[in-house]
Amino acid sequence: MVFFRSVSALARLRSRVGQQSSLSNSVRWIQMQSSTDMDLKSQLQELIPEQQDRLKKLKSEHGKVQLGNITVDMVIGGMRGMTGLLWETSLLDPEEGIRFRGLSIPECQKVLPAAQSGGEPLPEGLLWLLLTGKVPSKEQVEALSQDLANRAAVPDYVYNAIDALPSTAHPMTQFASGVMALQVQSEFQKAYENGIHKSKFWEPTYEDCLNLIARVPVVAAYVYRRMYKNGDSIPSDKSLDYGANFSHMLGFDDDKMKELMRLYITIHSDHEGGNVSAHTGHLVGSALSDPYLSFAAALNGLAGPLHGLANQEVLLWIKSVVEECGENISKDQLKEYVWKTLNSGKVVPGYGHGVLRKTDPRYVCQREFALKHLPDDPLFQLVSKLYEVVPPVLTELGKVKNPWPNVDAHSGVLLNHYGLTEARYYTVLFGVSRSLGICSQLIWDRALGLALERPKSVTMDWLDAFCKKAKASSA
Ligand code: NMX
Ligand code: MLT
Repeated sequence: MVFFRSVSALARLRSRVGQQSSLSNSVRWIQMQSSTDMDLKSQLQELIPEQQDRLKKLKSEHGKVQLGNITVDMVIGGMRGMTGLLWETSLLDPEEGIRFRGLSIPECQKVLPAAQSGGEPLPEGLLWLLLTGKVPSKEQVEALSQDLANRAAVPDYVYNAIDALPSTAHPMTQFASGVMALQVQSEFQKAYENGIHKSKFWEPTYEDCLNLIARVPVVAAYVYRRMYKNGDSIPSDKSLDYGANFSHMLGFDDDKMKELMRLYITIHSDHEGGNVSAHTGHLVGSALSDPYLSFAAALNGLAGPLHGLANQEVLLWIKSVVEECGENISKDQLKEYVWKTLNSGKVVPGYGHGVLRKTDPRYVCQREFALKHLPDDPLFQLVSKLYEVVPPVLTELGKVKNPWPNVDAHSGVLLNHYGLTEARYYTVLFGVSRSLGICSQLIWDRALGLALERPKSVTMDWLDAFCKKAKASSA
């Protein structure tokens, strides 16, 4: 049974995939569903033993193969370029950007089921893909959508925990507090206390993860309405898909905003394992902390300005440009403003990346959305101008490894266009999206029995002594 949206989409995908031999390993995952089973959990039940065997074999046959050398630069430079994590759901190529289970963003846009013909992918479909490595049918996505809707009830004490904070507290503080309060209902914690066998860890983890993914939009929308709409909450609408319902609960019922939300959640969901939020979630989970504890920790990493908070910083920075120079700022004025930012010891938010070395494809697809739906928006035009001005300036600075824009350079102006103007809230949207990737991997972490994460650290004295010894022995 063919589950791709059309035979021609599948043919196009196959021909593209055929041109990229480096993808051959991940492509083994891109397969048509062999089962019509609507239940995601039973699909996982089938896949897990196969992947456990695969990992066992990798370990026994290739366990001692070296993946690279660790240098002093890597140890003091944030482990950049050091391969040290297993992360199944996505892989980042510095030139090409992210692939979810082997599929690029344009490929996901072609083959994942959409709410409307030719529209943006439904995030539930992406979740299915992340978890199983298979492109789901529309029916499977609808079943998952219903499952999530049925899991979305949030207990009152979660709202009370948020209400205990001043309404001026940063939205990420309120959101992470809400996620911590959701932890009270952890199935994993209960099962562990009851002595569950480790071969079954993935099952309560699955329940927690699906519950968490279902509930975070409700909590996030509550924070938004509390902060910006006098606490006037909007109940969830079970007839809507995940992205559309989130938009609805926030108070945005425009169809285009719902499409934007579907795209937004899909592209922000996962970015391999080394980014601060994903790595934190994985690290905390490796201690067998349950998914709520792990994801709340991840959110606290996402809330940093060099990571997820950059989306807030970008819109505030763009608005400061407009305030100082007006919307019709010339490229020369803009260049001057960028230098002013750099000379005051700040970063240009939305530009640069720890791994990417080209324009982020998540930026590109948001730009395409803007060109299609809001080409005349003045802030979009300013973002386009920045794309011409910022990279040469950062290159001239001489130390920036990637002068190109990342995902955060574009998201704010799209949200702003549809009326979600409160920049301080933007990282919460990133957080809701990231629950899909981090939770999918957490299920596989427990299914594969991945180890407690505990790398070795050293002191400067240790490094000095080691390097001196190495120099002497090579002389
Ligand atoms: N503006 C100014 N300076 C920059 C920028 C930038 N956009 N990007 C990198 N640099 C500087 C960086 O601060 C470092 O300076 P120093 O040696 O004085 O400490 C130098 O260039 C080398 O850094 P890189 O190796 O190019 O970048 P690194 O991997 O260390 O950091 C980021 C990556 C993303 C933290 C960095 O590019 C940055 O601060 N960008 C702006 C913030 C941002 O957009 N973050 C969002 C990332 C995506 N996300 O959502 O998480
Ligand atoms: C992300 O989406 O997590 C960011 O692009 C940061 C990263 O990948 O390091």
